[in-house]
Amino acid sequence: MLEGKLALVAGVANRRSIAWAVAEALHAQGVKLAFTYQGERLEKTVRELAASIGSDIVVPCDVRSDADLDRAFGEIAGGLGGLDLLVHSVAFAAAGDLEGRFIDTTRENFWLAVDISAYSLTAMAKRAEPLMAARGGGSIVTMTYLGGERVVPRYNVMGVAKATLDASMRYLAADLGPSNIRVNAVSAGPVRTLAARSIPGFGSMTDIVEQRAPLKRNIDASDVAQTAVYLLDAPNVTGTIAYVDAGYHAMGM
Ligand code: NAD
Ligand code: 0WE
Repeated sequence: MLEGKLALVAGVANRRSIAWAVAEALHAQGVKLAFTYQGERLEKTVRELAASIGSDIVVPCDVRSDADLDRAFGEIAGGLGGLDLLVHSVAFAAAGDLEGRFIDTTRENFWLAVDISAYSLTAMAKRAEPLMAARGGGSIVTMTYLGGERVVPRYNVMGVAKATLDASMRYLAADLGPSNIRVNAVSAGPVRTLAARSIPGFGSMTDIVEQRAPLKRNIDASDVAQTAVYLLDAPNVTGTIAYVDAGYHAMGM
């Protein structure tokens, strides 16, 4: 029962974002929502989307900045009147690193991908902890991908960042469990978000899923959202990854 819970969703860029699908699903459950977005360029879109589900708590937050995170969590705690749920749906690697060889990743771009795509979960969890603990507990969900566990050609440094994210999720689950805060991840198959569509060869990845996944089809953002909502609400489930990939991860060939 999520009715009346207070949620922060980080990672909405547009209506195709996985984060937006999760927000819509939470709204349908009677959850009150707040949003963070990156950069002025996204403000109008995110504000309009939020307004469409009756939310006006929309604050900028570049997850690379501790000052941004401090200010955003302050504004959100005030605006919502507390925090129960956190949806982390943020990732970035330099476009040039999602092609060619992983070995060519520079030191700077390696840390950029890990900073935005992995450390940000810990940075947000740290700020969410006191707010959630004050309400008797909470639940955090992040978005990961199989490329953090196995080699997916061209996922490259994002794979290393997702491996870091997955391990961070488990350590956070251990740290926050005593405060009755659960931390889990959804591992989604390829979804045609704007970010994904800009990746060369994305179409052939969805073809491969259709051929090889047990269910012989691709997934969409609303499938991911349904499992995210389940994890946000699932008593005694923490430190785990739920795969929403039509079973693709189970195959060895
Ligand atoms: P998206 O582009 O809609 O979402 C990514 C979000 O990250 C954007 O809202 C962007 O603004 C945000 N972001 C990037 N850098 C940031 C920064 N410095 N500070 C704050 N926010 C920043 O794409 P998406 O596909 O919805 O991705 C959401 C999550 O889902 C990511 O973690 C991604 O790795 C994961 N995921 C996506 C797929 C897929 O195929 N689309 C599959 C599995 C997992
Ligand atoms: O996590 C992702 C992609 C996240 C992402 C997307 C971009 C595109 C724009 C991170 N950084 C950037 N940087 C940009 O400049 N996915 C799980 C989707 C995805 O991306 C791939 C994949 C899959 C699947 C890249 C190569 C191979 C497979």
